[in-house]
Amino acid sequence: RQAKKLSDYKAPEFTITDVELSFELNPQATKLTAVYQLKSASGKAGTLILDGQELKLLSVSLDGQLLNADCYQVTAEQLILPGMPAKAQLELNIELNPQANTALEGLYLSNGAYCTQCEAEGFRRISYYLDRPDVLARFTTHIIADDTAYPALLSNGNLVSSTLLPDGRRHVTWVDPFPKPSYLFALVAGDFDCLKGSYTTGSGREVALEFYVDKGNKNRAQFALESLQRAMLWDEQRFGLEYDLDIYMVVAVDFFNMGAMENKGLNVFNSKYVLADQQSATDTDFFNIESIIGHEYFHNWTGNRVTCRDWFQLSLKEGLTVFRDQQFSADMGSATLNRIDAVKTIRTAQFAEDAGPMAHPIRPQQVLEMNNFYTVTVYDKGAEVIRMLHTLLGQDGFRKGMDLYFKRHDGQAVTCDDFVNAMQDANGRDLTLFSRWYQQSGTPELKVHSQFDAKKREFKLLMQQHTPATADQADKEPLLLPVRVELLAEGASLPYLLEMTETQQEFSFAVSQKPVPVLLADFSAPVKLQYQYSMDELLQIARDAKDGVARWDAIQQLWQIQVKAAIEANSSGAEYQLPAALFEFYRQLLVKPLDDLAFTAELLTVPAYDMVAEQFDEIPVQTLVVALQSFQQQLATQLAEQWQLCYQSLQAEAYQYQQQQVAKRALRSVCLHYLAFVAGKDELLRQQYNSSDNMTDQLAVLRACRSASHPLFAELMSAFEQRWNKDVLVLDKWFSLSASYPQPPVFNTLEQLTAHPQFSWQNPNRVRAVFGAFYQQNPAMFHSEDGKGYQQLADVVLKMDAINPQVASRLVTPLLSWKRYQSARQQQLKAVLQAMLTRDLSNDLYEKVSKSLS
Ligand code: BAL
Ligand code: ZN
Repeated sequence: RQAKKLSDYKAPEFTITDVELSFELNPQATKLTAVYQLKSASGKAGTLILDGQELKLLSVSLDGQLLNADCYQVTAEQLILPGMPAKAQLELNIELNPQANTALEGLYLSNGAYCTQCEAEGFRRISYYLDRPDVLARFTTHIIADDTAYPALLSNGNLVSSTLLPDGRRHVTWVDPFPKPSYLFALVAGDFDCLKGSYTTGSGREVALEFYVDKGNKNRAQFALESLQRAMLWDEQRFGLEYDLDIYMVVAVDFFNMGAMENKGLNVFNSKYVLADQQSATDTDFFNIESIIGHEYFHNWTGNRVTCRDWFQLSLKEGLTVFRDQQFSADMGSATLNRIDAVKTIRTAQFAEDAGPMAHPIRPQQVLEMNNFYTVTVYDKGAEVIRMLHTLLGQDGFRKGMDLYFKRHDGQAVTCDDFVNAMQDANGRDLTLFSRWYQQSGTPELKVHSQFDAKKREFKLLMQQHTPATADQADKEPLLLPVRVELLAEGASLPYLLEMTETQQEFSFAVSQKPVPVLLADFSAPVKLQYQYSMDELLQIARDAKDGVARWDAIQQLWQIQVKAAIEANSSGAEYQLPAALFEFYRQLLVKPLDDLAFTAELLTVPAYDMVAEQFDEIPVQTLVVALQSFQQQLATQLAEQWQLCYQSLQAEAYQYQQQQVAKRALRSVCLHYLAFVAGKDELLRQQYNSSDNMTDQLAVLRACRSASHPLFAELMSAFEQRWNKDVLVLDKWFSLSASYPQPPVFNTLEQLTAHPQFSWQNPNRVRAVFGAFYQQNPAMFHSEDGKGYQQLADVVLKMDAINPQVASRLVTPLLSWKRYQSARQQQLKAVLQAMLTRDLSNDLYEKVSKSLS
């Protein structure tokens, strides 16, 4: 199998300037006529090679003449047309079978509605095409379908005509005035409820906003509509960017591989990121909806107006758009909590990716299957890289860079270098060294030592950076690291921004007293920090640092110290007792919570397994699981009265998704979590479950009972299933909770879940709800000693590979890092991967499994 390389990039020999697509929809035999206006770049005739997969080609015409089959060649992945004139009109007639499309790429059916997914290379499953992002064409789309069954016929751009045909079908025509690559094409046809709204841009354009959802769900789209209005206003205020068409549509579908897709003027969303009301969605669901609605909207400029030259540049649009959506969420809610969430993602999933067989820079060098590179590295580390630019240039400098980027590149397909150059030129600053972040994979380690000279009144920070080799790259160079520092002394905090550019550097500060350094405040660079803090220093940072992220991080480091101590105690057979100072810190927080209750809740939470595990080169699974459980039990028992009092002080009020309320619920949920570990709290748990008016509080009870393996869990889960049996989106929460129960019966449960009438192997949300939760939230059982968890997931991955390779390839991730475990687990994992490799795998799965074994 042939991987593509960034270094092989060549501009296309032909381009397509105009596309006219006519679809006659039919579940098993959709007819497509595709007409392209072609132009050769050199002005000379040549061979045209179009991409295509799993297509039934009926005929080919060139400039109105039907071609004989011997004038062209069709292979499994190409249509090859030799002797193509420098300027020509090509017409293709194709038949598609959307009903048989379970991969959910190209044109497929979701609950009977037609929809498309083309990014990255799905358009080639609709028609033969130059399916690459640097071919930008104006699209006209005709859709013909039965008017009763499919009253909504949608595509990109503006609707220019709609005609009822004598046979009861309707013919609509959409024209998108903005040239775009094929990955932004979309078509939807179905019978939906439509929630309508509007937005007036700063320069007075009236934009119709339309949300298409399953019948009966209109009210559940209201929050998404309002989120879109907030996002449109925010992008005008922050970046001066306005929307550019007269209509913006969002369609929510149940069958979807990703979270959502930014097709020009016609976003298609996974329904879980559109539909919400207080009974069925949690505070986190509301948050995610606002963030993802924002993300897809922000793509209209960062992705659609300026797009990628090739797929290696994916972070050009994704890293930047994640950064933009993070800034939006921070402005809509708590900047600190949003930042903490982003840090968690980097420290868990991204650091793990860097340490595993799929390590790659934010601009990968080599790709077998592009779908495998929609990763936490490209997206979230990509956003960290943009964030570092923002830190180095400041908000105004960053904005100048963005303005220049759009001025230079609006309407173009460009590279990450073009973006960095715009930042560089707008600010008159050499960013050559900074650009290494785009080439180099791996997680830099930043070792810091400090020295204080009382006589000279000088404090020094000695810093060293080193990036260990990764699976894809042996040699590493020093990077430009912005390091935010606070020096705590005499009750004050002094902030600094240091720029580390060398392997080793020394920074001096004039101070009269030895300060406590708060290093890497705001997690100003995506690195692993090493500094020998004492417990007292960490507690001081947790109390006194200005930066909330640093305060939270100090607590994380405190927990890391506890974990290491517990492992040592465990090796000598003793049970580790948490130190009194930690109980005292928690006690004080509970007696007098901080003004920000959500931040208090975050500080009171013991880190999750994956946060802790990532600190170990070889992960001691069982010891970690036992230690974390013991920590929670000790905190629960020692502070039982304080949890109860704090809980009681936070009375529930009529639900609103509003920041203060969200924060209060978060702290209540943390108290409830610990109370589930304390005997005699059944009534309190039951009472919250039965009396709450919202999903957040109900789910908090179920989660608490699950974490404590509480006897109430089974009873309440059964009630939940009965209540929500008809609502699959909500039932996914029940699937996930069931699959993450940390006790051995879960293996029987997994079998029962896949036999549940609402489970479907064809629906990615269902499969992820069960098996994603099993491996992400149930480390005790996923890593069960006998290897049953690994085998279970491997069987599912193989089954899914035949149905939907993208989903299979995401599910396989936790099996790949076998080198991180002790020898028995290594052998078990290796055996399941080797067995997998003997099968006929999709490119998606083959790329990952073969890399993990090489
Ligand atoms: N472009 C794929 C979905 C997203 O990142 O918005
Ligand atoms: Zn995106």
